[in-house]
This record gives sequence, structure tokens and C-alpha cells, in this order.
Amino acid sequence: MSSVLLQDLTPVLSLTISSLGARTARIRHCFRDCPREDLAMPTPVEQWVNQVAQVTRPKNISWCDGSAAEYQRLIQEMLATGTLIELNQKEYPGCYLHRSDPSDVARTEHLTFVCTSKQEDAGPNNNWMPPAEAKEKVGALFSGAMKDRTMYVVPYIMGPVNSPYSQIGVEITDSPYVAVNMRIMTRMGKAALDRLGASDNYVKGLHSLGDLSPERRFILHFPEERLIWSIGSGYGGNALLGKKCFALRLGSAMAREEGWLAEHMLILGIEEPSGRTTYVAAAFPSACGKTNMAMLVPPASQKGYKVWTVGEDIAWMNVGADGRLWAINPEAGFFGVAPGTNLHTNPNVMATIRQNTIFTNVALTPHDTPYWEGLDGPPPHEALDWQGKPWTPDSVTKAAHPNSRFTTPASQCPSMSAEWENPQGVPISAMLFGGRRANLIPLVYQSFNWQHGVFLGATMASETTAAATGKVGVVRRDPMAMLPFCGYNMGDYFGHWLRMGQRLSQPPQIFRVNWFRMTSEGKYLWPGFGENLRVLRWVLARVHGEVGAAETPIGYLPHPTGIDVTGLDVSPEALKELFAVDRPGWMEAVAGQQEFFTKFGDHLPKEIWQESEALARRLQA
Ligand code: OXD
Ligand code: MN
Repeated sequence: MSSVLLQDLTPVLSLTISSLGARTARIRHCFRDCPREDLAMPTPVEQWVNQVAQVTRPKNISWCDGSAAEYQRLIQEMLATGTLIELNQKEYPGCYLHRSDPSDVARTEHLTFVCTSKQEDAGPNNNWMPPAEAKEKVGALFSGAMKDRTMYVVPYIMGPVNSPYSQIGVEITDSPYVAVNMRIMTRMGKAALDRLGASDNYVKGLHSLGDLSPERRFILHFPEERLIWSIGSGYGGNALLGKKCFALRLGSAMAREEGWLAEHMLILGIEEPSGRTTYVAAAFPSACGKTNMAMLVPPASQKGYKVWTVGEDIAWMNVGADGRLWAINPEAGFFGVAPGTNLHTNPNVMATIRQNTIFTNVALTPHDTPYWEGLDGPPPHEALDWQGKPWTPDSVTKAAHPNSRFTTPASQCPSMSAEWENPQGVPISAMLFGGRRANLIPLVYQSFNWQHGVFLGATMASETTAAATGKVGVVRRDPMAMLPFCGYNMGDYFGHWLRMGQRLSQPPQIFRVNWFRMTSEGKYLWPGFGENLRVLRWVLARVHGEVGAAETPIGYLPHPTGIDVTGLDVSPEALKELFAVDRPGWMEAVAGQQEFFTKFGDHLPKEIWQESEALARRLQA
């Protein structure tokens, strides 16, 4: 393995390689204004690009400028190679279908590592490899990996272009699919390079499809170097490095160092009939309805309410001068789950994905339109399934992969908030933590205070979904919906949350929610989707001190009339069940929570233990 990737080159070697390569690179990314004398001195990013090229040996290097012309050129190239399939341009203008390798359809958590010098810094929540070993092992896979391929250099900004809270990343990839998706998901190209200038303050992300073999697939994070290596996968969460790898795993580690929060949360604004708008951030595990909730359409019964989308997957939150928590959405697009998406569950996203969208692993109808389970209307009489095989409604297999996705620009979404690109972000008044739980967890309840709220987030558990490889429907602990995304020891992460609370003079109120309670016959107790606004109205009323609540051992629950259920098919028995506190069930849950917390040893803040013991005492009282 060449030592080029293992550590920084010595200045002499670096300069020799870089000054040659950098000139070529400069000529290629001719959108930049370069004074002649500047050509002698490669910028840090040019040096890194040339170092990587020495090892991965691409056929050529293409610096992405993020222009529409470049996007179109890449699309045409992928249509020619079959990487993309053109959809019906009349019905879906600017939309394409991509079929991934059948072994590469979801995040692979077991192949995802945090490579810190000390294992305890990664914590029991992460797979760990020592950095040197990781570089030795995976560096060998990068050697020559881009031979006969174009290497795309993708500079991007996470966050609004002019926000002081935004950060810059550069992804080097040999996948044009990744390059075009990064243009949808981030502010990509010239704007990022202009903001970066000659600085070396950016997150480096190196990605190669490798040979797509799961045996040679690794997603590595080096928080101490702000570096990501990903090889062997083209799947969004593994390959669009701005998203989970940067905005959450490295982002969370950076946020701890710098005093902010990087969270797996949607952000929305609720406008009441009075005109007052209140912003809410909500953490749900993958494929638990964040996209739908962020774009919620108030049902006809909820006259005068409007929901405005700020973000649907990730929130970066900073303490404002006013002591409130201010959130930006670092992304510029949505990477949403297709199955189950329809005009009832999410009309806003249905309007968004009608143009300029890349669909991955959905089925293809004879009219060249996309299809997935749960789409409006009857299924097509025949189709090609997500692998391109003939499919009919009688087939025993699904037409679309359960984790099939769309990548679509946020700016196309009808419910986007006027504030979604506000450089300061929006002030968060409430935070929700929600899992997918058939039992035990009430529809909604509120924490007693910030510390108890952190405990509510820390004790989240949820049934697994198809967003990650592995068994679906198994309850697993997933604190703050961050288990797969916290880039450091989660014990320290809880400590960071507690410290953040001390810096907030007007902290958001914290709630648990659960839209997924079921009867013993497996029927949902709560209608969900747009009707969740009724629950959000109680949240708003609590935030603004306009309604009382019942104090119970687990937190504040709505009074029996607290949630307006007028016109809903929710029986009084169902409502009772939705708000019951099953003490023996909770005692069992406490035991499971404590077993989980024990794993973090000394890293677990004493306040979390205190909350756990206090909950047990209240339940026994
Ligand atoms: C996602 C995920 O893609 O959480 O957003 O897996
Ligand atoms: Mn997500």
C-alpha cells in the first residue's frame, strides 16, 4: 500500500506531486478565476486531491462546478452507460431511475466504523478500528480503485450558503450517480470552493464504488482528522458522504468539541390560525415517518393551521444570543423512502418528486413511470421490479425494494418554509423524540425539565426498519434516534446534551411521541399522518403555557380532554390505552434501559442514573 494515503506526504513530495497535478486541476475547473502567480501554489484541497489521485489512479479528474450544464452532461453519460434509465419525461420531467447492485440497498451498520485513537472515545455504540489499522486495511482497497474511471471532486456546503453555522466538505468519488445526487442534496460546486478559498478547514470524504462487494465494503470515520473513507457501496447513506457520515457522525463529534448539536431530526414550523408560528424539531429513527411529518398537511378539520417544512432528516442546532436553540437544515434535498408514500401520507412530497428527481430501486411500469407499494391507485398489471425482473401483482416478491428511495430538491417542496435557508436558522420551542413502538409508550407525554428530557431521549427504543441491513421489526435501543449516527461515545453524548441545557436560558420543551401503538390484533390505535397535528397542538399549548397536564411517574400526560379527537374514529377505550401508564411494563423497561446504560461505564453521566432511579421510585410509589 502506498504511504500516500496513510499520512500526509512530506512537504517536499507533496509539493512535487501537487504542483504538477494542481495545474492540470486548475485548468479543468476553469470556472475559477486564478491569477497567474497563484498557479504555483496549490491550495490544501488541490494537494489532497492530487495525493488521492496518486493512489487511486483515475483515468481523469473532474472538478464539479455544480452547474445545470454539468448535471445534464452527467445524466446523459449515465443514460448512455445504463446507470440511469429515463422515466416518462412528459409525466416525470427530469426524472430518472437507478437500479443499484442488489447487495447494496441500505446502510450497512456492521461495516461502519469510527476510528478514534482510543476505543473508548468511539464507545460501545460504534464499531471501532484503530486509525492506522483501518488505513492499512482499507487503504489497500483504494489502491488503483479508480483505474479506468473518472474521479469527481465534489465540493459542497452543508447548510445555507451564507450561514455562519454551515460547514464545507469535499467528496472525492468515482461514481457519477453520487456526484449528481450530491448536487441535489447539498449546495454543491463553485459556491463551496469560493467559500473555502485557500483554507484547509473542510471535511475530507473519499469514496469509491470499489468492486461493490460486501466483503470489501467499509464506511470509516476518522473524527480526529475530520476525514471519511467509504468504499464498496453506492447506497445513499453510505456514499453521499455529506449526509450521515459528515452531517451526523463527524458532525456530532465536531458539535461536541464546538458546543452545538448535530441531530437526526426534522424541523418544522406550525402556524396557528392566530398567525403565531412555533418551530419544532423531532427525532425519529430511519424510515419512521420523518419526511411525512415534516411535510404534514393539516386535515380539513384543523382549519387555519399550516405546517412549514424546514428540514426532514438532520438538524444542526446552536445556542443563540437570546438563550434559545436555533436550528438549520444542513441539507438541500430529501433522500426519502418511496414505499408507503402517496397522496394521503404525503401530498407535498408527491408534488415534489414529480420533477428533477432520481429514484433508486423502485419498480418501472410499462409507461416508464415509477411504482412502489403503497402508491396511489391500483398496481400496474405488469412492471419491472427494482431489479429489472418482470413483476405482476400476483408475484410473491415486492415490486419496489422496501428501502427504495427518491432524491429530490427541497426547493421544489410546496410546504418549504420561507425561513428554510435563513442563515441564522429558526428558534426551536419543542423537541420530540419518537420511536416505532407497538406497546407501552403513550401517544405523547412531556418531560419534567431538560434533564428529564435528555433521559427521555436517552431511553428511546424503536422497532428496526429496512433502512439498514438486518432484521426488521426488532425493538432495539436507539437513543435520540442517533444510535447508528453518533460519532463518539454515547455516554459522552448524553453529557454533552446535559451541558447544552445549562447554556440555554429558554430551552425547548422536550416530549416523547409514539404514532405506532397497536391493538393486540395488530391495528393502529391512532390514525397518524395529518391527524398528528392534533398532538402537535397539545405540544404547542404546553410550550406556550396554555394547557395543564397530569403529572404521572413517566412525565406530564394530557388530561382526558387535552387532545382534540372530534370527528376521529378513535374510541374512548383506544384513547385510554394510548395514555395508560402500565407500571409493570415500565418497570421491565427500566431494567432494560439500565442494562443498556451499564455498557457506557464511567462515560454515562450520573444525572442519567439519577433520572433512571427516580423513575423506578415513582413507578413503585
Ligand atoms: C436516512 C436514514 O436515509 O436515516 O435518512 O437511513
Ligand atoms: Mn435519516
